[in-house]
Amino acid sequence: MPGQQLTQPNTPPDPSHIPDSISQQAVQLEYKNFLNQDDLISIQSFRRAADYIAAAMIFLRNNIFLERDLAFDDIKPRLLGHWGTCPGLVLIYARLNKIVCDTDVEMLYVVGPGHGAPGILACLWLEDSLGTFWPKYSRNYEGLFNLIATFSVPGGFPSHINGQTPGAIHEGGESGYALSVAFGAAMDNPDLIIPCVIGDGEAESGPTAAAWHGFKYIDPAESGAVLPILHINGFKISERTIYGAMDDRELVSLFVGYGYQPRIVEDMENIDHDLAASLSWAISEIHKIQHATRPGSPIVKPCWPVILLRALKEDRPVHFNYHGYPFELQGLLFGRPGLMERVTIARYKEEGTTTSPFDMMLCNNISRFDVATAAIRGGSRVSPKVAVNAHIEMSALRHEAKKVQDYIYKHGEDPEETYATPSFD
Ligand SMILES: Cc1ncc(C[n+]2csc(CCOP(=O)(O)OP(=O)(O)O)c2C)c(N)n1
Repeated sequence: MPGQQLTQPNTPPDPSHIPDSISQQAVQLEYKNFLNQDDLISIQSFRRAADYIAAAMIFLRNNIFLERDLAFDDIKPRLLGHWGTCPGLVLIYARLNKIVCDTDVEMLYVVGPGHGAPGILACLWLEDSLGTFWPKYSRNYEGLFNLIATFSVPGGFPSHINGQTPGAIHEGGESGYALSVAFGAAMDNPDLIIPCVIGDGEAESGPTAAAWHGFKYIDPAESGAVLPILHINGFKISERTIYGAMDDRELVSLFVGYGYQPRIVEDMENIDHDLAASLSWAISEIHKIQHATRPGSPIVKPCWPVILLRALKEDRPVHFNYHGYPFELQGLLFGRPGLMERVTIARYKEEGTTTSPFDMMLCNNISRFDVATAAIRGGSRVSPKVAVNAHIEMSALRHEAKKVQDYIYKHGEDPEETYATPSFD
C-alpha cells in the first residue's frame, strides 16, 4: 500500500473496513481428520517425493540422490524454474490425483503458473505418465537422473510447461490466460471438471480479471465445469501481490460479487485435510448444479464454487546455530523489527576447556540437542500442537544430552555415533 513500511517478507494483509458480517458468506466446512490415516500418509509421501524432485530439477545437475556430500559443482550453473510456486501446485495435484483414482470423475488440471514446471513434471514422473511418452524419463534411476540433470538445459524440458508435456493444453509461459483456457475446455464437455490454478500475480492481469466471469457463458446442462483455485502465496517473482494484501473480507466480497461461493483454505497445520474436504465440497456443488439443470430446468445464476488457497504462513520462528561470532548475522538483522523478533542466533559462548569436540558444543549450548530444543521452543510459540508435549520432549532431550556428556567425561572421547551419518525415515 502506498507509504506502507514492510517489516517482514510476507507481511499479513492489513484489516479492511468491510463489516465482519461478510465473512459468513465464506463456505465453512468441518475438515478435521477428513482423510483417513492411510490416505494422509500416501498423499504426504507423494508430496515429499515430488517436492524433492522439483527442487532437485531446479538446483542439481548430478548427485541427485545426495549419495555423497554436495559439492559446488553439483549445482546447475544457471538456475531456471520457480521453486516458490511448486509446493502449492504439487499439493493440489496430489489430492486431485487421489480423487481421480478413487472416483470416476473426469478431470483436466490447468496450471496458470506454468513456470512451476518442475512441480508438475515431478508429479508426472512419479505417476509414470512421462515414461509412457518419453522412455528416457521412465520411472527408474536413469529416468529420474535424465529428468533432473537435463531440466532447463538444451535437450531437456524447459522451465515452463510446454507442448512436449503429456496432457498439456496450456503453456503457462505468458501469465493471464489459464482461466479462459479452462472455460474454453469445459464448453461442450459435459463430464469434464477442470480445476484451474491461478497465481495471485497472474490474477492481477487484465485477461484473468475478465475471465472470472467465464462461468456466465457456461450452460451447466451441456458443458462441464471449471473449479478456479486462486493460489495466494503472496508473491509474484519479488514483489507482494494485490490479492496477498487483501484480507479475507475483501476476498470474500470480491468473489461473492462475481457470483461465486468462496471457500478459503488456509489451515497450514492441517492443509491436506482442509484441501481434501474443500475439493470434495466443490465437486459436490458442481454436481448439484449440473444434476439440477440437466433434466431440462435451467437454473438462473447458479453459484459455482471457487477455492482461495492461502498457502503461506509468514511468522515462523528462525533459529540460527552459528558456529562462530554472530556479529555479521546480527548486523544483517539490525533495525528490522519483524525479523529481530523472529530470529534467534545461538553461538559459541566461549565456554569449555580441553575436552572433546562434541562436549565443546554441549558446553556452549549449540549441540544438536540444543538445536532440537530451540525448534520445539520456537514451534510451541506458533503451534498449540507442538506446545502440548513441548516440556516432555525438551526434558527428554536434556536427559539424552546429559547421558552423552557423562559418557564423554568417563571415557575422555565422544561416543562413536556422534560422527555417524544421520538417517531420515
Ligand atoms: C504476461 C506475462 N508477464 C510477465 C511474465 C513474467 N512472469 C513469470 S512468473 C511471474 C509472476 C507470477 O506470479 P504468480 O502468478 O503469483 O505465480 P507464483 O508466485 O505462484 O509463481 C511473472 C510476472 C509472464 N510470464 N507473463
